[in-house]
Amino acid sequence: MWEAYLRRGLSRRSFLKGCVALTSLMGLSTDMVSKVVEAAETKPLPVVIWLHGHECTGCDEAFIRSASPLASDLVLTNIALEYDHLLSAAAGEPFEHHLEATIQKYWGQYILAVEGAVSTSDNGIYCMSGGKPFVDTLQRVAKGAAAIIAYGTCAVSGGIQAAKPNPTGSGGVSHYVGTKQVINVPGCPPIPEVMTGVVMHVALFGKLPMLDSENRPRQFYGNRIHDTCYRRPFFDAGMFADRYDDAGAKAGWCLYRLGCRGPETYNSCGNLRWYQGMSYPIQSGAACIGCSNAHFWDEGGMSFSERLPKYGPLGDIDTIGVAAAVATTAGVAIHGAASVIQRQKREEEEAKEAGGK
Ligand code: FSX
Ligand code: SF4
Ligand code: F3S
Repeated sequence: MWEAYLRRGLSRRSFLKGCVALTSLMGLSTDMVSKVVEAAETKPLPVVIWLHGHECTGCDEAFIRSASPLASDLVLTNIALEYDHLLSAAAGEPFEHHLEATIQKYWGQYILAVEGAVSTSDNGIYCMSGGKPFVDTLQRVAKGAAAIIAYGTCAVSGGIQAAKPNPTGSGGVSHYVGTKQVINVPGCPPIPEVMTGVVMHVALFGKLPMLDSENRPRQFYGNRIHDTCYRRPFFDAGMFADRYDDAGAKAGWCLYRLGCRGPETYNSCGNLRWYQGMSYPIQSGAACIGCSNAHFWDEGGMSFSERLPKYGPLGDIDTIGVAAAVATTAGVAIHGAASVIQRQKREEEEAKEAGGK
């Protein structure tokens, strides 16, 4: 990486600043900066092959909007991106030959990034690339990969392609790469900085980040949207918008009754937000549709605007809302009664005092 900075005429200072930014992006403590600098100085640029399956290309569109680091910096100085349908200038047969040459030259060393689902019905003919079923290309490239990253809910669990009745037989990457472990980075699409953070972690340390039970990097998928939501105080107080244009919605109340999936969705939207921290769905006034959840399109046969019947161990929302409202009302009533009693006592004492004089 350091050599790539030098080639671009960038200073040592900007290299070190880049390393500090990468360290925080990867969710590591500042103690790790020296390790990141060392890795960035000594490790060869990791070769990345980026395949696109059955999808809308929104994941790459998100990736190129990464601000910290800038996607252009990542592609030009931090990784050697040898093949990517969307970002490569090359196309056609020479491009496909380049893929084969890269696989052979870097067998066992390259990082494979995949976005999009794997379609298998009718021998995979519903998703073809370079004249071949995508599933065949994926399996061939995966065999020689040092690490595999599934970017986006489609690559993780099939996404919209796998929504019922799933006519193309689509599913997630991990089912088609044998016993190789896949790092799952869900979201439709994932947050840009999460995408760059994960690939840089693998690139610099040569190992997987800490993963949870669904093989998602813990530093980015350790919290529910609900845990970091700035509308949470309204949820706790039982104050919910019932329509997108009612007074509650305009006042920024909780969107749970409008179908918000925040209580069951693990992602970093509430912390990192999108596009240089500008906003995220809930901040824009829309309920979270749980886009980083497997099979979120089908979600128990519910529409996106239908509210979850219950969440977590606490049970039914109505009970929570009513309990919160009752507690609040009771609190107000008790406070009011106590104030009246105190006032009466004070008046009695004042009357006594006045009488005694
Ligand atoms: Fe899926 Fe990504 Fe959603 Fe789209 O590549 S996760 S449909 S944003 O593009 O795969
Ligand atoms: Fe935020 Fe949705 Fe939770 Fe309400 S239900 S606090 S809007 S995440
Ligand atoms: Fe997706 Fe919900 Fe974040 S819809 S973008 S996980 S707020």
